[in-house]
Amino acid sequence: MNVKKRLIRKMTKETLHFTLLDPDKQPLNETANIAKRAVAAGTDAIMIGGSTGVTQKNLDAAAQAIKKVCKLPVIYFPSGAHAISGYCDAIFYMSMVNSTSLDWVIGEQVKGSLITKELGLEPISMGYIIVEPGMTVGRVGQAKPIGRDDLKGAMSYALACEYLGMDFIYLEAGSGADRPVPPAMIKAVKEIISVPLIVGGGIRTPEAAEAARLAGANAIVTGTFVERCSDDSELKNVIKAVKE
Ligand code: 1GP
Repeated sequence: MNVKKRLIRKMTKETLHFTLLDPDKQPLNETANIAKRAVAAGTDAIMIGGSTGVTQKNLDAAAQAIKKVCKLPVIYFPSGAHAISGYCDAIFYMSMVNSTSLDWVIGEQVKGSLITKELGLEPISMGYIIVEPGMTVGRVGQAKPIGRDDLKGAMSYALACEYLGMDFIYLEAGSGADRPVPPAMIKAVKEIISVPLIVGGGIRTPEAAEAARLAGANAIVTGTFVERCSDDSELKNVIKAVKE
């Protein structure tokens, strides 16, 4: 079964937790070690990516090292077509739909399509919507972030992505955001779409994870928290709050 089907099947039973690892943020052995700990704590998939500093070399190395310590799907979360790794199982083939630059809406995707095919990577299409504050990814991607109160804006983008045939919708507050995507926005978007909803950015407590789950997120991504957390029970608590 391919990665998309596996994830969708699992999402019908519970909210999933995805661990996001940036290969540029720590040494390789540390990246693999965090992945191992996240697997032990109950994460459902590993995403590899970052807005800046991802190279073909550090990406390939991270994907290989993570694959050695984990049987879960390893999904590339790309920042562009400059680096794409065949060592991942799948790639989020995403369009930053509220970017003001066509490069991030379709340009990088055009550059990367033939390489993705050649590498045999499974593409999982995704509408990627930046919500305030948006952080580095919002700046690099020249996004016009959705205002935190603009539920209709978020709903309109998400539904347009579904109508365009995208498999998943991702509401992104930006890595390290001081405020995650508001639960009211997650709820409003979830009610209008029928494809799975992924939420990330600034989620680092069991309370925030629980709020996103109760609002209707099908998968919750944590990056900064997992990378910085040295306490396994704290890690487990956040992942547990995603699921129950
Ligand atoms: C960023 O949504 C992810 O793309 C994760 O954000 O690093 O804040 O967990 P954090």
